[in-house]
Amino acid sequence: MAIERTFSIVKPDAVAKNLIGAIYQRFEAAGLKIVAAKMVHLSREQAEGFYAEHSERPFFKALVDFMTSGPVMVQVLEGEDAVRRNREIMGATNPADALAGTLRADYADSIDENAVHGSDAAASAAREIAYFFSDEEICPRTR
Ligand code: IDP
Repeated sequence: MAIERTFSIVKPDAVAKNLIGAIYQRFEAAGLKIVAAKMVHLSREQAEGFYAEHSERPFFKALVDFMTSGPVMVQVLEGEDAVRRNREIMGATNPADALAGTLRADYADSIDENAVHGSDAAASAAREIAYFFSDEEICPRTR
């Protein structure tokens, strides 16, 4: 299995609950390496652009309100099968459906405020990484 990169967000609810370290610990314990990271308070324009595919959905305004309600951590995770494995660690979109032991089962309050984002495919991962990070900001491990 090839080494892959995926894009991840610790959303405003989880940052507000001081869960950045706990969530990063799950990534690292699963063998995913954080190769880029920063804290950002998204503008409405940034949040709308990031979630453009959902712009016609009824929850779009609430999603943008939530994603701009406080700072987020954005990160690039690297590892074997990283896209799928990160989705597994996250759990289902609705925490009520998320398997026990997943981030959303443990840390999310609702489908609206669900703690983390993770790319759903290699193509979206590449697009989402480029939305937030330049090539120079990504730091492959040298040891
Ligand atoms: P994902 O984050 O698990 O990939 P998506 O379907 O891509 O899920 O939706 C993006 C985000 O939009 C979700 O994480 C959630 O915050 C929000 N969302 C999705 N579906 C609903 C819904 O039915 N009601 C409210 N918010 C939703």
